[in-house]
Amino acid sequence: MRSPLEFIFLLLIKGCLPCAVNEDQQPLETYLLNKMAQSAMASEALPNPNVLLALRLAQDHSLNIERRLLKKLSKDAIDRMKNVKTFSSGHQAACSNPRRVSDENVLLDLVSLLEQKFDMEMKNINNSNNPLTNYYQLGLSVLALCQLQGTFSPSQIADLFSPDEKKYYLSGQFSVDTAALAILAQICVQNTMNDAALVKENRTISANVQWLLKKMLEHKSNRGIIGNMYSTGEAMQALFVADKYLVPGSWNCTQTLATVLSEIPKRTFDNPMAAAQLLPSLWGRTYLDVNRFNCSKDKGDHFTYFAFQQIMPFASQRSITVMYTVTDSYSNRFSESTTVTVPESSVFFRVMEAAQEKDPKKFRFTYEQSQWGPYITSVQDLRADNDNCIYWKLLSGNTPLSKGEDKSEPGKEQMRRKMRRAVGSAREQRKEN
Ligand code: B12
Ligand SMILES: *[C@@H]1O[C@H](CO)[C@@H](O)[C@H](O)[C@H]1NC(C)=O
Ligand SMILES: *[C@@H]1O[C@H](CO)[C@@H](O)[C@H](O)[C@H]1NC(C)=O
Ligand SMILES: *[C@@H]1O[C@H](CO)[C@@H](O)[C@H](O)[C@H]1NC(C)=O
Ligand SMILES: *[C@@H]1O[C@H](CO)[C@@H](O)[C@H](O)[C@H]1NC(C)=O
Repeated sequence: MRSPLEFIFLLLIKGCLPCAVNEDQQPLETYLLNKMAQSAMASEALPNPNVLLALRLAQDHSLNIERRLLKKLSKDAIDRMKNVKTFSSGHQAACSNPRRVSDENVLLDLVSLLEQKFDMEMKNINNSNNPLTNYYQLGLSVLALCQLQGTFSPSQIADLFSPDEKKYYLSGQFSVDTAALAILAQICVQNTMNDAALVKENRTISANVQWLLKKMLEHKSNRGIIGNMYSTGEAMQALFVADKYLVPGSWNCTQTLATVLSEIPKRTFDNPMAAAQLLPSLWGRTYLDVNRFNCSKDKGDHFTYFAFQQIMPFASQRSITVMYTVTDSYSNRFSESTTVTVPESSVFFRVMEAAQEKDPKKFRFTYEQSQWGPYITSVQDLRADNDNCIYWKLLSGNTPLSKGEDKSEPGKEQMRRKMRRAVGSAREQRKEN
């Protein structure tokens, strides 16, 4: 006979079964960890705050790598201030005092800068109903303010992330990434609220989170992908922190985890930014856990960073023909097409280069290096313009590419690749509606 106590004990174990990689799957995780570490060590790479966060949240640490990256990030934050470049609120430096970030002669208080930046965003929303950047970045800012114990008003946050389709849509599509950050930010804020006077705000935040969860899960595929491959990691984090609001049975974490893991060998997450946004969720951890890990308690180098095994590029001699079109569908000034031949499995960028070489007058373009890779800023002389929500959209046929560096699919002789100068962001969307 089983005693009642034993029975309860069994239930507890079941309830605590983590959704995280098991021992057999560890090599996949190590593979991504190394992709990130490699990028953190590369001297020419942009320092990436997401990589530092992911390394911080990892089970195994390499304090050496983390320290080097933190140093680069601090220097980068200062350079940005000197050059009056936009200051990215993602720069929350774990394991150092964010109120005192310095190089030889400058001392920065990142928290007060973050407060100022957030204040400017709120003023802009007050005046024009639009943020200066986008709601994904507002999510990042609130999350950082909340975790670094900056100043913010819970009622303002509750209003900011209210259910409003337009806030969470980017170029006509629900942005799961944005919803995930809004959930993480609001749960963080909710956890800091211990004042009984905030009942109303608390209720509003709960309602916001429930609405966002519902929308997010409406974008879950039957393989468990939430949004697309690149939003699933942060979506998982949001589902972890908001689990008390989840309708039981509405999400199978094991299934989602298995699907994302199966993509790692296909090199879907080789981009260090993609790896960094996915990794914490593989350990069942979230950005809200960052403060729980005390740096001075980590000793030494627990994970072995192995110098990278060069994966041999395909020695394929095959080439494919790609039809490439650039269209200005904003002011309808031109639409140009050409056909280029590139090695099989070339990325889109290679196609653009080939077209530019062939006819620079029609197909010359510029780009900016970003954490995700090259972001296309102009074709001919038509520039993207963040302030006016104009950007170049990458399409295959009529389908937006889910990554900037998408490969041409092998086997398809004819691929239609298009670039469209389009209007699209939460802001412009609003004008249309
Ligand atoms: C907002 C946003 C946009 C906005 C950016 C401008 C704006 N109005 O703010 C718009 C709508 C223009 C946009 C466009 C695209 N985006 Co976008 N975008 C985002 C989002 C939701 C947030 C980015 C952000 O603000 N980060 C925070 C700030 C602090 O970091 P940042 O490095 O300074 O951010 C800049 C870059 O991320 C850059 N950027 C945005 N998207 C992309 C995509 C690529 C490939 C590159 C290289 C850069 C880039 O713009 C940001 C603002 O200046 C992310 C979600 C995510 N998980 O990161 C997707 C995301 C980065 N975008 C993505 C994609 C696929 C695109 C497009 C290629 C879509 C398309 N088919 O046309 C295009 C890029 C085309 C080009 N010109 O090169 C993917 C990238 C996946 C991948 N593996 O490459 C993401 C992860 C969304 C997803 N889950 O699919 N995007
Ligand atoms: C926005 O406007 C409201 C009143 O319309 C005001 O109470 C609030 O302080 C303003 N917020 C900011 C950041 O300017
Ligand atoms: C806010 O609401 C949540 C969920 O209903 C609850 O668990 C929490 O205790 C509340 N917090 C406060 C300060 O009322
Ligand atoms: C969740 O998904 C896993 C893997 O696909 C499957 O084995 C399991 O039965 C599913 N669980 C539920 C409750 O549907
Ligand atoms: C981290 O741990 C060290 C030593 O155990 C302690 O002195 C320090 O105050 C801790 N820091 C935080 C932020 O908890």
